[in-house]
Amino acid sequence: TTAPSGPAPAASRSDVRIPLNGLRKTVADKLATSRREIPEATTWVDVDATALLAARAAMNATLPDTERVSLLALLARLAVAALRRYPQLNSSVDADRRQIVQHGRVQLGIAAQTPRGLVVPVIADADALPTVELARRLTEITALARDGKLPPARLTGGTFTLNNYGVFGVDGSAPIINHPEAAILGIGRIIDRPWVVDGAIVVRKVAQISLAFDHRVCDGGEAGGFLRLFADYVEDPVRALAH
Ligand code: LPM
Repeated sequence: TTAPSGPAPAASRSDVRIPLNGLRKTVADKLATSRREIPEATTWVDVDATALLAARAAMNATLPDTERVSLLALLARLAVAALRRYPQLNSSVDADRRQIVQHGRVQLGIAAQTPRGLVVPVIADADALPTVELARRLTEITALARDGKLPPARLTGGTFTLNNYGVFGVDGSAPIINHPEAAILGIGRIIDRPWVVDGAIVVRKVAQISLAFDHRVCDGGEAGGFLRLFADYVEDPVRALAH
């Protein structure tokens, strides 16, 4: 048997006071603002990601190693495709003018845990990028974020955020919206699960995806419609990626 993973046990039982400053303060302030201002609701669905994993493998078989497309890149591509049909989710609230701003382009934020803390680098005009280019930018921007080399301009201006908390080994979460955006899509880990296909139980690669949305901006019908469409794309990605 292998030992449980995780940090070593604490060496001392004393309290530790950690200054709430730097990136920790930025994150704290942003999340508190989100919680204070956004009446959010979360909706979720389990998806069979078997076909998506197969699509990634097929795609990567034709690409050089340096251009390998990650699962997150494919999910980003599918999310952007779904946003094109549900621009309500690619919005923000302009409180001063009492307007909902429906953004024409997708500035895609990618929540990234770095050694310095949580940052959300933004892929500009993600809706205009072919899958391979989107994958390339994603690799680039997450590496820069990890190394703390992103200028502030590339960490702001998002219109929608993707959060892959599955990397932490968890199935689900109710992520907090990246204010002033209107929605955040979260993906849990993909794991073998029993799944019913044509009345029979089979083993499939299953993940739970969550959508937290600003209920001022859209209602459950739109949020659910978007999440269902995204789930349909995940389950039949070849068709969705074709256009
Ligand atoms: C930041 O701007 N550094 C953090 C804001 C994070 C907000 C969202 S993406 C958290 C998702 S649970």
